[in-house]
Amino acid sequence: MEPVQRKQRIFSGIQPTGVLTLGNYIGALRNFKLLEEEYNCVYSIVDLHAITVRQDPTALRKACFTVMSLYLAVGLDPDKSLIYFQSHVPQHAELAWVLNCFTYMGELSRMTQFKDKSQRHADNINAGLFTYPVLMAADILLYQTDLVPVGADQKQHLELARDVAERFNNLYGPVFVVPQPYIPKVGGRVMSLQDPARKMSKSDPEDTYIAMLDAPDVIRKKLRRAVTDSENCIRYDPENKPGVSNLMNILSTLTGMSYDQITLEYGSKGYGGFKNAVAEAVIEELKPIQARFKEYFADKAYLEQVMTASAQRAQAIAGRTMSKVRRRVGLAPTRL
Ligand code: ATP
Ligand code: LTN
Repeated sequence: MEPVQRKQRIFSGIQPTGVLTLGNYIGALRNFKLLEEEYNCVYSIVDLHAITVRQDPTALRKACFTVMSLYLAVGLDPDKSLIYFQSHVPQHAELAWVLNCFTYMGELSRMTQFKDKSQRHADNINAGLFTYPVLMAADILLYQTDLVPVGADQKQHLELARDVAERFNNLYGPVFVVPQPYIPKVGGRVMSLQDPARKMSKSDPEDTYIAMLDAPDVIRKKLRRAVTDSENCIRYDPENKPGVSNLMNILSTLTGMSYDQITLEYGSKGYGGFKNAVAEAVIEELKPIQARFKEYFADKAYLEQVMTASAQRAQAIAGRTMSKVRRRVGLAPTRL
């Protein structure tokens, strides 16, 4: 008889801040769906991470349900995957505290996202922003995660999570699975339409990103205005032609065309024709997602049912890890 193998576990999270971009979709969300069949997936809406920068409470609450609706709209199945709000599972914050005591200031000071965000929010460089990667490590380690699908910008955070897990395991024995990153080879980093040296980010001005919920005309307009170069030649060369290469990356991920095929097909059509093709591919991809989004977002009762059922199941898994951690660290067992 074949040995029964446990399906490997996936964990990932997206912050409910602003609108999700094509970068979030290509770097993360799209893969969430692709991995759902093969793995046990836990997909969180990481609201505790979102409050490391100041949020308007009403907008934050709405963004939480928006992201949950987008999770469902890309086709995630709540019977297979857990889809819940991070703050509904208190073990995330609890483990984060414990792991804070196993993470060094020096390690956190090296995080480029912290440096970047403290520049952008110079008036509010709070301790949460600094220890953000520890909460992220807690998210991942709580579920004994094997694989973490993220965009390339999160690689450094993931390495920290691995280091902290190994440090803890060396001290107390094998408590945590040490997670591996799952960063897509194509599409791992979608760049800004206006400054292709920077990643496409929902915290930047509107014309730099395509939002997953942008209308077709808006998508066409933003892509028409995307920065390229004056060479009028379609060739993949991220160093010398970052704008064109970024658009090729988007088109390639969405259509499956190779870079050579793209050069062959659009090389003679000029940047105008090429940008139109990218726009149509994006519109085509997002159209069904946007239609489903509308339905889910309008059905609050269903969203609440999903979030509650998933959080309950998540708490059961997270609670088991937390009991182990308490025992190993020497905290008295709770009878609550
Ligand atoms: P911000 O840009 O406001 O800091 P963010 O979009 O980076 O936020 P999240 O919403 O938490 O932060 O990101 C969710 C996921 O999307 C992460 O896995 C991240 O790696 C991925 N992601 C974000 N931007 C891009 C991008 N430009 N290209 C590829 N993946 C991305
Ligand atoms: N830090 C990530 C969001 C995030 C995450 C996670 C991703 C928080 N916890 C756990 C993967 C696994 C970001 O800023 N994109």
